[in-house]
Amino acid sequence: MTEHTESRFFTDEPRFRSHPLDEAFARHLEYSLVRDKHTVVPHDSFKALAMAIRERLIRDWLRTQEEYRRNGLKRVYYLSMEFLMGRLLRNILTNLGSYQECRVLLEDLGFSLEDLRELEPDMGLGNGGLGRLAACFLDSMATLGLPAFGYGIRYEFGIFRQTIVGGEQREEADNWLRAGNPWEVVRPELSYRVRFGGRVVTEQSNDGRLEFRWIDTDDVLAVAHDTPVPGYRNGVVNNLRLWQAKATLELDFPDFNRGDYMTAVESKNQSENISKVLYPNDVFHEGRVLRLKQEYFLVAASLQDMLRHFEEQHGPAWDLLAERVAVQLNDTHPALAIPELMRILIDDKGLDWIPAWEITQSTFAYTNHTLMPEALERWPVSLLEELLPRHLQIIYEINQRFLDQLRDDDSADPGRLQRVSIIGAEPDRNVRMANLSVIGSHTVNGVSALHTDILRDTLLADFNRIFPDKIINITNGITPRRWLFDSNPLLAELIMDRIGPEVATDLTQLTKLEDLLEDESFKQDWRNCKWVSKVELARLIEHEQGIEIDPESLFSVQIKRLHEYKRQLLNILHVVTLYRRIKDNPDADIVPRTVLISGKAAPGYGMAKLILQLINGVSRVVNNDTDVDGRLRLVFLPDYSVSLAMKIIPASDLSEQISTAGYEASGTGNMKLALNGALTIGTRDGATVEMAKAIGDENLFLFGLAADEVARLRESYDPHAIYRANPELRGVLDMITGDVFSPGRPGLFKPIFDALVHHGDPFFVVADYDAYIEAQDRAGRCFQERDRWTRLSIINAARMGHFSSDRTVAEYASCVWNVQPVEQACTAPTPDGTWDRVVGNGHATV
Ligand code: 9L8
Repeated sequence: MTEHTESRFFTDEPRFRSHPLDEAFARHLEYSLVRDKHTVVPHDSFKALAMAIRERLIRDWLRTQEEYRRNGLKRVYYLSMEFLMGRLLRNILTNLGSYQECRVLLEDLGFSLEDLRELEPDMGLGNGGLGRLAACFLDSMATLGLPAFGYGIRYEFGIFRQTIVGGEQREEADNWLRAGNPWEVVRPELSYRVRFGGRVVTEQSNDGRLEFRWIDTDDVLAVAHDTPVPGYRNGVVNNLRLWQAKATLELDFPDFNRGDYMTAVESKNQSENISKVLYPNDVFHEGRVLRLKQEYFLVAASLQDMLRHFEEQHGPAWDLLAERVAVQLNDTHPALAIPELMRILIDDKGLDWIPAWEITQSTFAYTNHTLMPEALERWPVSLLEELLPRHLQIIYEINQRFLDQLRDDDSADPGRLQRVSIIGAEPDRNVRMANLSVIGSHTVNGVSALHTDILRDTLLADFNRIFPDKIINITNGITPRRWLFDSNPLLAELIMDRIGPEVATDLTQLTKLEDLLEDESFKQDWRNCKWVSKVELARLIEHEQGIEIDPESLFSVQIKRLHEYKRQLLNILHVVTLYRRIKDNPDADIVPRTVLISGKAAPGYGMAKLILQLINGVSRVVNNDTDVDGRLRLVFLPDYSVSLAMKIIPASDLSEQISTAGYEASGTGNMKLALNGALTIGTRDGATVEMAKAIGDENLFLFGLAADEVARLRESYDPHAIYRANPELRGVLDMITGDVFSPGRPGLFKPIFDALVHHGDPFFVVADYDAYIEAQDRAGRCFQERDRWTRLSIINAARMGHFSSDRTVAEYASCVWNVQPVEQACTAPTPDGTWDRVVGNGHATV
């Protein structure tokens, strides 16, 4: 029999002329989905369209992957527990250059592309910045033509859906796969066995070597589901591979044969639970067994997949591994990859410890995303012993050898060994995943300059002395395709019109906008874009919540997870301050404002949920007070998501980046808002510091304590004294404890007051209050000077070129991964005009 691969069926020429989109759409609606006019539901039309578009990607997808196999370039594997992709339709059409064509064709069939887009569920497989960064990187890696592969988990339930009932957050399951997923391809043939539990037996081999066998395990299968990731108009289609857990046997046969049918079915369910649900915590480590299982599941499946490919290409030449493969660990969540690779190399491939360790260390790199102690992963030794006994042995050995090396160097202080040990003692013996990650990687990076400095000086200070060049900075970025072209097509069009289409792959071109600061018609167009977006958002809010907002007012926007360090509370104190000013003097000449807040609170984070309740409490009172007369609105938009962000950001005037300095590792929303012409009011935190440097301090509204000042003040901080001395602040806080915003629920917000005034205000809300109010007043006055505001808006956007994730990824490629892009897999337009225009050569420069 002929091998499939040799069959004449597979040709290099397109076998089928790509069908025109409209025809493919109609065909899928009728023949794939089996619908007629009586049975069709709206979601079918989205699905049929997605299937038609996926069809167009497939040739390039296959060709790209084949090209990667053929050219043998070094590969990058991005391991992440989160990929916050959002909707794919618009982004894929943008990158293919087919959006307009598609819109027109559908219009002829009586469909609206804008309406169909709204039917796609978000791929909400992440919590916040860390997951969205992974998604931005995928777009940039494909656009740069890097042989890069994303590996994650196909959670059946992504981040929960948030509803607000009586001002409180309710969580609902996000059943995003309910109606099927037209983008993905299931690959049952790519299923790997992932082992848990069992025990380790040691045997002496014939040549005297100790051999370790991990036996009697409980096994689960990981099944590959692939999602295409097209680059921007370059013919490259990379792959995001998500693993789904499946029981190894349809039923557990011992139980089954004993006649215990129900137990057999239950154990199948249990193993499939591994990919059931995303843990809804942002910047918080919850040490659950299931989470540890998820982390190992991702790692074990992904490594088998990568090594299978490596062995196909290079056989057992393991010393070549680090030359051929770079693995990036998105925080410590996939850090078990380090002992897992050691286990495979030693136990399965027969390598000795020393070469195995050298290979492992030179393969991995680790990105640190936070310094918050509650987010640092620590797993009880007892748990690892139970779940991954062989890995625990390997971790011990890694630690032993590392500490032994240090003991030779007696110059260090006595506490150092304790601090750098992978094994911690508090509260019980635990494995510190950050230490494991630093020791097992060749490079560690922070995500902004400030964060990297603090990392070197505090959390990783000992390691920074031990490995002086290991810790580097790579400042985060965002993809301009999604965060400008897809979300704000009007502004994107205006920008491309004036400075050319190259900006899509070279965001530094934006500086050319500064030549247009005296161009009155350009400035008018710029204002118009903002105006149209604000009107659209106002309509949405009116439609969803029945709240009328004034598009002429200043839209200030804080959109991010609810967290005390992000200080949504400070924002609310400002709103209440304005409200009090109006109440004290109803005729006051105040700048009309609309304060928009959106974000989810982790279901178990009581204080964040209480702050969310306060936001809704204040919003109710302020929006319904006739004295306010429309001059102040506070709107909480429920169920924040990537797709909601894409609607809010273009409509924003002022971007609230007000975290306690030193706490936000980078932030990326700050970049998205500035790119869309919002001015920033912010602290000197995370990447906002670098934004201010690029934009010019005088062109945004910086305020408050700097990171080093926060650290110094902590010693002597007395928020109660400030409360006593500051009448405006006192008025505001007393209004909150006076139950003005919690009618019928006396004392509801007392814990917030207590945290600020009596429990030391750990996030310095009270300390920064005055400076914040002053900065808001400045911003308000500035907004009244229309021309000045427009110029600043343009300047802010124009100086955002550095914050493209194309630049970020190019830095990883050259400083961490040492990988090169492919030559264009395809530059020629296909006969049916798949590329509207081919822009850029896909090679970014650092
Ligand atoms: N808070 C940072 C943000 O400043 C940064 O822009 C973004 C991308 O670098 O990463 C955010 C971040 N997320 C997390 C995070 C930690 C976890 C987690 C789940 C379990 C345990 C820890 C999910 C997210 N850290 N930093």
